[in-house]
Amino acid sequence: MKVIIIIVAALLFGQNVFAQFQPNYDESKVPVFTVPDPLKTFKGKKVRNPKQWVKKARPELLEYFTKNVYGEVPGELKIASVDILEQNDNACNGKTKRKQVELTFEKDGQTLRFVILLYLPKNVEKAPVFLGYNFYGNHTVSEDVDVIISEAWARDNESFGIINNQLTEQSRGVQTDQWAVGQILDAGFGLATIYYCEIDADKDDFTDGIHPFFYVDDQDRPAASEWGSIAAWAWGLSRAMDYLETDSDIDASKVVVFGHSRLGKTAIWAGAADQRFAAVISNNSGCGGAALSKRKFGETVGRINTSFPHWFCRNFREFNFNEEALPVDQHELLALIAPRPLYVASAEEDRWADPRGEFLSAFYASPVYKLFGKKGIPTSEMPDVNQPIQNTVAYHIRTGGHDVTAYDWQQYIKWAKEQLK
Ligand code: GTR
Repeated sequence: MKVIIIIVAALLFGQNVFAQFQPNYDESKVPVFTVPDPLKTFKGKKVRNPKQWVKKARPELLEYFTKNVYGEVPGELKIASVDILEQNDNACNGKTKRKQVELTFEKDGQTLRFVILLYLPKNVEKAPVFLGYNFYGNHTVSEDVDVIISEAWARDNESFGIINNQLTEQSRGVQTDQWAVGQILDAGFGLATIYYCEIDADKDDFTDGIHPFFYVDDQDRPAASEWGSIAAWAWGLSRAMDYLETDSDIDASKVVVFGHSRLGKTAIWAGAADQRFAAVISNNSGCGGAALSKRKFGETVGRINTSFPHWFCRNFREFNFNEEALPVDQHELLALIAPRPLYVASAEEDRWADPRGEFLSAFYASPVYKLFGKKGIPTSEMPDVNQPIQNTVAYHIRTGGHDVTAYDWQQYIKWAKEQLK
């Protein structure tokens, strides 16, 4: 009886929280809070030089984010086999080299496969690449008829012809506007993209995807400090990196990890956890991404953990509607990328992602870049719309809504060219 009452109460309470959540969009109602100093250790010791950062402050912050926000990867799993499913040096009417590379993972009778779609510039011997997940399958990023359609689970989307969780021909090219493939190739970069649900379907279910590979006995979900879906997707990006390091057409020292929205959160975590990524781009990543949690502007920790209970590790729920208790904030996640180049981008109408919180986060991460002699965001004053600041830490807020646009890519390409020179 007692158990039933508790369950009913929990359900009611959970629903209430959900129904009653009113995002704050009023700057005057943003709570006053102290921003944790990234250049102070948890014990309050001042970090004075890069060595102290690398030896002490960075590892303890990384550990904190690992165990309390995104979750630990429970073990190691190497690529079992690499298969080039398709390759054409004159793809898309001779405009690009294309490869579709399948990575296979095996453990205890379980198998997982994902496909990296690679477009490479023809005139570059070892190309720098942008690596990023797509939301609806590799075949959506361009009109290219030869891109293989994934059979992995997909969120239904009537306008894209996705029904019964299956991707179809109807969605070919539907995300072309979010992926400036032509611009990227013209600038001498390659693009590597993967359908994120091939690593773990984006739903609150830990019996599929990569998570079960590490279960012991009758375990059916990760432990409270273990990985949610974002960390699983980030793991996938690192395995893609393992492959890129072996591909002689690619300059693996110049892989820029990119992501939009939930996949922007993923790109940041991948870049923080794996220092092989040369640079990181967060496009409108918002709560649990670049935005400061303690501002509670737009989406909040409690809201995100309620609507997407599988994204973060369960320990993160301790801070639901309780951001003041967080000993860290997201600027310290961004600082984990230092001294590598970092671009944070917002959109004016994307208030749910808290543009100002994303900007301030980049600003508050900047002292760590300064420690390394790198230029971050020099002022706490936000730039005007469409007026990018492009230092080692870069930021822009463009006009428009939650999206990736040609304007965003123009900035990323220009900045990446300069930074990776
Ligand atoms: C929203 C979510 C955001 C963001 C976005 C997206 O529903 O609240 O945190 O990740 O989805 O991924 O498009």
